[in-house]
Amino acid sequence: MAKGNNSEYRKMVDKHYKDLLKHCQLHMEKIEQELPEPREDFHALLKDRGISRRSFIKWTSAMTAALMLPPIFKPMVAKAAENFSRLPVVWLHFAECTGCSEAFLRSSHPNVDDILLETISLEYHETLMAASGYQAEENLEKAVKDFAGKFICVIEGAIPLGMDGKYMRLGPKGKTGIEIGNEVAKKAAAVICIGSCSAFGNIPAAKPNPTDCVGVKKALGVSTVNIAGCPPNAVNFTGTVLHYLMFGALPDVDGLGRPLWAYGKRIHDVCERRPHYDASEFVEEWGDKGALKGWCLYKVGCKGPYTYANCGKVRFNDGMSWPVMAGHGCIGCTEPGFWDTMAPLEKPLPDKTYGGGEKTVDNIGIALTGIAAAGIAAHAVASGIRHKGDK
Ligand code: FSX
Ligand code: SF4
Ligand code: F3S
Repeated sequence: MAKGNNSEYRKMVDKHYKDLLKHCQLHMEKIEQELPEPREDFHALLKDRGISRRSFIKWTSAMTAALMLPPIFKPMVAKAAENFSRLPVVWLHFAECTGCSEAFLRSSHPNVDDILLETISLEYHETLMAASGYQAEENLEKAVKDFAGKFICVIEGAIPLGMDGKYMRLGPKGKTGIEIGNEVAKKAAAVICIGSCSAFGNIPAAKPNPTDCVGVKKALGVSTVNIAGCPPNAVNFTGTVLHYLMFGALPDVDGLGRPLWAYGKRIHDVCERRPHYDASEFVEEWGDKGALKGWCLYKVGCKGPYTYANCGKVRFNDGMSWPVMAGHGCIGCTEPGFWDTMAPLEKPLPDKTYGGGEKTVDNIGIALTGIAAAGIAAHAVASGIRHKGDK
């Protein structure tokens, strides 16, 4: 339908979202019956951590908008947050630095997302659980059996394929990463890759990659939703899980498996320093006049033009800052192979990379990832699933 006919278009959009809301309500009722009782009283926990009702309502508005849903979904986002601790999660670690878990756990002033992560029903998490050895292995086997087809498998880290996977042996039985990945991921309701290592291989797979590390999708042949970043933003994980709780489906993704609601836009297109780029005002070297004035970091290596992520919008450390705001520039950590393809990190890429330098910078992000995601519905899931739960 042509957008020109405004009232007809408006009606169509309203109906679409009303149908989606109905699907969401039915789905949430269903999971409340099917999944275990919440392990935590979420509102008591918020109170305990000093988060007021007002701050929670503010958070639901921000999260609803971030998920690209209209305000009528705010009560559903709040309900999904209350149900967050019902969802069983098995969290595996392969070849990585554990920076992803660290980033999620280190919060000086916990916000709602941090508290959600605190409540998550972790049936198994090697870094956090007290159990070890055979007891840990038993916990894993029990969780996979008890919650088969219902749990979310979260994976941090790449999987080494070299020497039949023998570069990585885990647990008392000395299983390889591939063996454990196959046993667990194939029984999960969905697999979420946390960080660029599990998503694409990343640093463990950087040249010369002696252990032949690859991302989870390639190693196990399962479809994954990739929360890219090294480390990624916790909000992109909590939002993705909330979407799953609300609709019974993971959000729509780009060609690299990244949720469109979080990775659908290029850093360069929503950057606060962009007016300086357009005015050709560049930092030429660290600490110069341009650096003091907050000019564009392209000439000192910012890879924002090649990178898709919402860092500038959601920021890190309780929304305090993000790499470009801190004055370094983006190193492209949400893109596959960034350690090799974005080098040198503090210089612009050579003119020939991705078909052009500064003059064609507006086209290179598209050339790099093969997508032009802006404008694609981030929850087009609606059209595919909206009648599934309807009576
Ligand atoms: Fe990789 Fe995460 Fe970078 Fe580190 O687990 S995405 S190296 S922050 O820790 O996997
Ligand atoms: Fe921002 Fe980097 Fe683009 Fe400059 S090059 S506008 S600092 S994203
Ligand atoms: Fe990574 Fe660039 Fe964001 S370096 S954290 S994608 S600003």
